[in-house]
Amino acid sequence: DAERDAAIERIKRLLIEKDAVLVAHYYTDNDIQALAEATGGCVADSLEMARFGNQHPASTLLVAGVKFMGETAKILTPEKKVIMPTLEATCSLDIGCDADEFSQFCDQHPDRTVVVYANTSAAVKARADWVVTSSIALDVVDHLDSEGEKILWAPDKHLGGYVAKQTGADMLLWQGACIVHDEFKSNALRQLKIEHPEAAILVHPESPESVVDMADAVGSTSQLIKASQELDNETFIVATDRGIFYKMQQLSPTKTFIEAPTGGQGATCRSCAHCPWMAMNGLLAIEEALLDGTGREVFVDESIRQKALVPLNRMLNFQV
Ligand code: CIZ
Ligand code: SF4
Repeated sequence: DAERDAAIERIKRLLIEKDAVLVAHYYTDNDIQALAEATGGCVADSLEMARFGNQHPASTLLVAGVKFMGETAKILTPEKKVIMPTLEATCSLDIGCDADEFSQFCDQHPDRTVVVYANTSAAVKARADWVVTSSIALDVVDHLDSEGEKILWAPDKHLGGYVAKQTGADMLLWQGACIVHDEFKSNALRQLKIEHPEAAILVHPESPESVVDMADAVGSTSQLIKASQELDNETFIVATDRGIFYKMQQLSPTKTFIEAPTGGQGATCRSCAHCPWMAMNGLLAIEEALLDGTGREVFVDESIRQKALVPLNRMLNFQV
């Protein structure tokens, strides 16, 4: 509509005026992803977001995603101004892994190499030996396992369990979960697969094991997008946040993408897999972030930043 188009035009001007670039996650709303693409920003998973922000010359990074993504950008590029549409957008994995409790857990297992998922606070990263995203988790853990390391993993129990199963590594798991992916249900998925026997099933490994076990491809958002292009199927059932359909449909306009079901028996929900925190990144909030100098700026305590930078750089420099 006209109001939306006017807002988009204002944001485009503001991005230039403020020397800012929009770095958006695949789970944000379609409008935001389209705007990032149209303005020379990026649409990516959290690993690629980190790499992009790190190498882009703009003096301000506008990070549309959730808090840990803004913090990661600030940790990597403290000289840049990092703003977010809202500082309230968090993540159930981050919330479920308190830094003090986590630190005690690590203290109890000093023999283990600490590997944390990117979906954690800066303070949790500061306690880690390695940070990984789901794109790189298998490769990093495989490498550590080959060196004989035992691993303490946090926070996502499903992703950790999947990585342990795939690599055979000795992994002690923190018991966190993503409120979006944890809701995918294998019974309802089996039913849906009967209705669409020709469909390939794509699953993000933050989902329960019973759902991962049914997958034709398991992987991070970028890996699932790749699978949606490369597999010959014309129909896909996708178990991850529905924000990802924007990119899948754009890359394969003739293919059909169906949301994997969430919710229990009798209450199957087929349009519910959308992160409430990602959804807070609206056009209005983006415009306000660009206008309002410091209210939505991300800061990370300098001593935490320096500690968190070490495992983050290990991830960015890791070569398979
Ligand atoms: O679930 C998330 O928040 C994901 C997939 C983040 C990421 O690594 O892109
Ligand atoms: Fe966190 Fe899940 Fe939302 Fe990703 S989708 S930000 S893991 S709550």
